[in-house]
Amino acid sequence: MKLFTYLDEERRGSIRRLEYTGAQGARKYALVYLPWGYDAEPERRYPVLYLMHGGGGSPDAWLDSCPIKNMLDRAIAAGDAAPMIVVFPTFYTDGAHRTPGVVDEQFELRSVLSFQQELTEHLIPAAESAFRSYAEGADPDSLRRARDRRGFGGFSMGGVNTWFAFSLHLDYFSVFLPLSGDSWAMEVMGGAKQSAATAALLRDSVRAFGFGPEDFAVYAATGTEDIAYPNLTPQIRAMQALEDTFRFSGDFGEGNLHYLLGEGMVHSYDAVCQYVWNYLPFLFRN
Ligand code: FER
Repeated sequence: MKLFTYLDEERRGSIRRLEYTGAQGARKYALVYLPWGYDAEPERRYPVLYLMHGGGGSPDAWLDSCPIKNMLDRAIAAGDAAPMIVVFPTFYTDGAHRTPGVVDEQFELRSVLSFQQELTEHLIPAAESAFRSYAEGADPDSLRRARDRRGFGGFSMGGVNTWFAFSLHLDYFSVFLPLSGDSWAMEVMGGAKQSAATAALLRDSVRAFGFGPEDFAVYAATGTEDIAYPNLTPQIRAMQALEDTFRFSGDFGEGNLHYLLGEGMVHSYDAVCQYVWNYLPFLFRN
C-alpha cells in the first residue's frame, strides 16, 4: 500500500453545500465534492460516490479529518480515478449527541435505519437533481437505472451504513466501500457474532433483487490493529465461502469482493483515507 502524501494540484475540484429535507421533515445538509471541470462542461454527467462519516461525526468529518479532497483532485487529475461527484452526508438527524468514548449502539442503529430510508427517498433525489449524475430524473426508476454509476462507502458506523445500503438498496448502488465497519443486519457487531448468517443475508439480498455476481463490487478494508478488524474479518471470510455470489479476489480489477488490510493501521480517518486512495482507480471503470 503506497502512502498518500499531500501534493499541490492545480486542477482542483470544489466543495458545495447541499441543503435538503430528510426524514420527518428534518432540515439537513450534505457536503458535495464536484470534480475539476464540472462547470466548464455543463452537459457532462458523473458517477456519484456517497461517503459516510464514522460514529459521532457530521457531513464535515471526512473533509476535516483527512486530505480526501486533495486526494480526489490528484487521482482525477492524473487519470488514476474516474472524475466523480462525492457526496458526504450524515446519518444523524439531530447531531450525534455523543459523549467521547461512549457509544450508544441502539441509538446508532436507529439513526442508521432512519438514514437508510432517507437515503433513497430524500438524499439521492436531492443530490442528483442538484448535480449531474447519470440519473435522467429524480424518480425511483430513473435513479435505479443509474445504479452502475453510483456507490456507497463509509468509515466505522459509515461502514455499518454501507452494509445496510448493500442489503436494502442494491437496486440503487453497484459499488460499495465498507471501511472498518461490519454489517449489523443480524445484530450489533453481527459480522463477528453471526458471520455465516450475515454473509447468507447479504447473498440473499443479491438474489432477492434479482442480481448476480456481475452486478456489484465490494471494496472492503480495515487495518490489522483496527478495533473493527475482529468484526469485519470473519464476515468477509464467511462471504468469501459463498462462491456462487461472492467472487473474492486480491486483484481489485477482478471478482466482486475485495479486502484490503492495512498492516498496523488503526481505526482512523488517516487509515481509511488511504484505503480509498488504493481503491479509487478501480471505481466506475467498466
Ligand atoms: C464495528 C462497527 C462499528 C466496530 C465499531 C463500530 C469495533 C463503531 C464504533 C463507533 O461508532 O465508535 O465493527 O468495531
